[in-house]
Amino acid sequence: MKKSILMLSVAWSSLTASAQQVGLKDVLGKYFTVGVALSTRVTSDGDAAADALVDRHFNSVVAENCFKGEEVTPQEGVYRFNAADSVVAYAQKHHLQLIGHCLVWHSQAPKWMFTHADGTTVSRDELIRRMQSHIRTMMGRYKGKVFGWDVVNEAFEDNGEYRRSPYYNIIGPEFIEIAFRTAQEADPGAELYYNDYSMSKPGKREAVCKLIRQLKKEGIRIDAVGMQSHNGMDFPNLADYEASIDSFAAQGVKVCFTELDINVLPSPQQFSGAGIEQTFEFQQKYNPYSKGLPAKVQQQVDDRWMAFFEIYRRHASQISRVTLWGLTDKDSWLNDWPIKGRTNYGLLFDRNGQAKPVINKIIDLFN
Ligand code: 9MR
Repeated sequence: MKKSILMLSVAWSSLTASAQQVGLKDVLGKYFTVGVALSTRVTSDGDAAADALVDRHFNSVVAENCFKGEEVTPQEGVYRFNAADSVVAYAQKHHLQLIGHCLVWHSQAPKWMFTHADGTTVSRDELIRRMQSHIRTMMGRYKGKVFGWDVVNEAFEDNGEYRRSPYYNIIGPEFIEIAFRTAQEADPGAELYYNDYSMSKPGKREAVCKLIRQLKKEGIRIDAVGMQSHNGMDFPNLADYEASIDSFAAQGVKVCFTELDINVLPSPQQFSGAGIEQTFEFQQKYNPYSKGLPAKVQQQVDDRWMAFFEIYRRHASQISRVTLWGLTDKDSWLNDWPIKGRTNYGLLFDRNGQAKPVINKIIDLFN
């Protein structure tokens, strides 16, 4: 009797051990690519524990910051590619599809992009020239190595109006078309994306659908729309979120979830989205879980993860990729935004790099 109990428990522990070996990519990967955003701490400095998680769970990667204009090109004509090159090498070493983020974005644009040395604003022609040159430089260098690019990021307000960014103000709305056309020529083999947050908002959804139709009408390729998905416990509205997936897919493009995380902390009223200009002062009441998440809250967060992955399961045929915006809670940007210095729990791996139990539920959902 004792012997059979022992054998049973050995069999059980090897079963759970092998269950733990299953990675997100092994199961969800049958439906779409599973990506992660990594910082240079992992891709340049090296972190063996992080590498092991990446190897097990992901088949796509994006640099959280080091492909951005501000990071690669401090002055016109001067490029610092070290960090970005390391991401390319990392992707190759770990057999990951590489996503380029991002080419044209008002935020974190190269500092010199919109002005001359004397501080005066550049002309329309000059900004077009600079924007195109940046696109060609980045896409030319990484041709054949980057699978797809976020060509234009965050060009619309939530109500669907064009964001009054320097690109819009100086060039006009055609900057988007010009950017996509230039990207298409620079690397005809790369996928091209429009990427934005709060994509569940009906106004933004309509504007993006219109943009896709317009690009297609002009013969310009757009392969997918990126719904960033910096989600919270009470936003987005799930019905609106699903409606956006259907609407984008109906325009003949794939949908990617490009920056998925869940902000679990209480926020000042009227708060949603991911605009980094939105910040609030630290108050203890907005940082209630600095010593850990109570079980009841953890359950609510797990339910929220499941709600999103149930949507991805239902819409799997419309989706080409789901990327998490970071690996562990320790490194997540959500600890410092929209309020600095908080303890947030927005990702699928905890501060010690342990997979959260909800991962197995997500895997079961797709099994
Ligand atoms: O996570 C990124 C954070 O580390 C940077 O400080 C910030 C500014 O560059 O950008 C964050 O990533 C943003 C992404 O590039 C675009 N969508 C919103 C993301 C969160 O702000």
